[in-house]
Amino acid sequence: DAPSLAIVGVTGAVGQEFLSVLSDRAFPYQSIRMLASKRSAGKHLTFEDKDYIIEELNQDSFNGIDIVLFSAGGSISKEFGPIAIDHGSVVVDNSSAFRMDENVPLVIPEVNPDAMAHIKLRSGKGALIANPNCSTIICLMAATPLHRHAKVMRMVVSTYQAASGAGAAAMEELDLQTREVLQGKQPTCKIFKQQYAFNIFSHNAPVLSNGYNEEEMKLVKETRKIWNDMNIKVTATCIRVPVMRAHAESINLQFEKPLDESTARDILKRAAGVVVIDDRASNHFPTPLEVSNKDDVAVGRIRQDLSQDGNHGLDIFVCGDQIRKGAALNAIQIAEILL
Ligand code: 2RA
Repeated sequence: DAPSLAIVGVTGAVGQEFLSVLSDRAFPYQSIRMLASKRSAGKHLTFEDKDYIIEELNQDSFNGIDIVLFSAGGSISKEFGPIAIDHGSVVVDNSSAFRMDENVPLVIPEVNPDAMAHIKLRSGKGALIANPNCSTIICLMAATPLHRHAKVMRMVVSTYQAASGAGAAAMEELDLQTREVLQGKQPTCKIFKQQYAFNIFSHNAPVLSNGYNEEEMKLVKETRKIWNDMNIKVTATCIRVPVMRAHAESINLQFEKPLDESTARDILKRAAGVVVIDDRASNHFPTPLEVSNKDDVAVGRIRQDLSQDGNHGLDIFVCGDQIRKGAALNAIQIAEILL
């Protein structure tokens, strides 16, 4: 019979998208507990014509819950994830808290579902499955079908990341700043210390001693874990751009075996969760707006990397909705595997 669910962080951008995706995919559930911070406790929300009262998250929130979806930041996951597991729940965690834990599967359902094959609902033993970072998911949805065919040796990724990755408040700030700048006013900079509207800047994640920021190192480390290849060479530059909810990524791939662009295009056309938008004649390629609020990741600009010999390199351009496939949809697809 259908599982009982709990959503931790239900009022956030991803929490709200969980509800949309559950409804869109007619996910079978017997009950849902809507959990958030004290600030939101007591508020009503309607979902699928049923009225719910949001409850304050506490350590008793998981009694009898089969699947808990977390999207309330790493500290909440660290504190309450283990409590949910102790109650026998299976946790799908959207935060980065446990992604690199060797006992925690890091899963993109179209890429490495086997990594969570040992986890069963109502087994009496809880578990935690980590949802990868959005820029990793969007990148690997396109790169993996090619990797399976010609084995990626090296990947160079440049990302153009949307405001939604920094949360609903960042989206609101981008909207506000855009209006202020157009009215000749000083932009309000609360979330980001610099002007965001009509500007781009290096991703706001902390910069590490090696000069990479945390967002870039997530792409490097998560790719190696998901592809189960600690030798793969990955480098990344992550940039925040004034776009609302979809990331774009330029990806250069170097393969062990030759892979020509038409074969690559055919492989991507057949790949689950991917749509190819690659019309050179009309210069029509993926855009953030075109993928926003959609499930599929769009791939285009598929071309041989002319800097490499013998068809061993490809350049592609990818766009994907950060809140949907980058977070909520991927987590619900993980939950579907548990059914
Ligand atoms: C970002 N990947 O886009 C982060 C959100 N998890 O900032």
